[in-house]
Amino acid sequence: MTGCDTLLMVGTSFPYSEFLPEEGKARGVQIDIDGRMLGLRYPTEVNLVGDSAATLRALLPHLERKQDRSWREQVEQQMADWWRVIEERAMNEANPINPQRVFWELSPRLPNDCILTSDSGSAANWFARDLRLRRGMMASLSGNLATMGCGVPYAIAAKFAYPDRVAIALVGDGAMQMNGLAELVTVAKYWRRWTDPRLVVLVLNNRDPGHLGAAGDGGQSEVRGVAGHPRPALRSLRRDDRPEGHPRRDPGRDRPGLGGGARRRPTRRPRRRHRPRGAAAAAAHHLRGGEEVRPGRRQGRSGAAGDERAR
Ligand SMILES: Cc1ncc(C[n+]2csc(CCOP(=O)(O)OP(=O)(O)O)c2C)c(N)n1
Ligand SMILES: [Mg+2]
Repeated sequence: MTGCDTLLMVGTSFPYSEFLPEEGKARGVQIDIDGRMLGLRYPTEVNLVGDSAATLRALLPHLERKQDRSWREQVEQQMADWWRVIEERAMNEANPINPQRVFWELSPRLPNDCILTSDSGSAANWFARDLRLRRGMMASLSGNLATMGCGVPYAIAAKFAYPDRVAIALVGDGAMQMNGLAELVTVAKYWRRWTDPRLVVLVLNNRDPGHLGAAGDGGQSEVRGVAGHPRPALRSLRRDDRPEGHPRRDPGRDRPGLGGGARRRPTRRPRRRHRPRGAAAAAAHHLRGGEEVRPGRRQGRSGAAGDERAR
């Protein structure tokens, strides 16, 4: 990309502008359905607001095939070399397992129409590098490439948007701990509604909730194995890692309902409608190509939400 003469950015908010061509070295053209994204990361000359596919189709007749193919051939060669490097890295032995091998082997085994999601963390590297997406598949990585915790909610959103397709979330243990585990409650609540109930979650458990963050290099360095630093068990965290001066106390001692004190009934709260919120709702909307999707929305007694209430 650093050697291009024209940079075409399509539907992207790629945040690491240091990897884009130097300003002035390339002419920038950007397409986005949201005008606010245009020119955000690079001083683009032509800013096109619109649906990416339709806009690209409109631009196609303006392309001229270059007679000099050398730059294109050079890029093709570099890509072929890169795939060899990726395979070599995947074949490196590691204890207990080399995650790149997992992704490498997963790639050809993926169902044709599966929907993949990935989270921030090392999973994002292997997702981007080791998987070869085939036509018909869909894939989503954390918006802006930088927010943790989207992997499982995106997969849930995918199941609502396309209930007949397998969704596969590829996430780290940190992301899984952050909200993925809690989102399994959502899966347990809704999976019966999906024509094909399969939602697969692959967790890279390196016992490190901050591998990439610690490396601080955006995942550029080659990560060997998944040894990471051992994460202290939550129980020992509570016992040994208390801030100094923080008094040791029995959490249940003075809090009714946590095992200590007199039990009393929890205050009743009004029942709320259940439907995917936040990232899940936004991603379902996005996957549907902008069409309004509110899977759990009240649809009268005979609607899906009505059935859910009846259950
Ligand atoms: C809300 C939020 N907090 C922190 C970060 C910085 N961050 C990005 S990846 C990552 C580590 C993710 O850990 P894990 O899910 O276990 O993946 P690993 O890299 O260990 O495989 C952190 C802390 C972030 N991007 N977003
Ligand atoms: Mg981890």
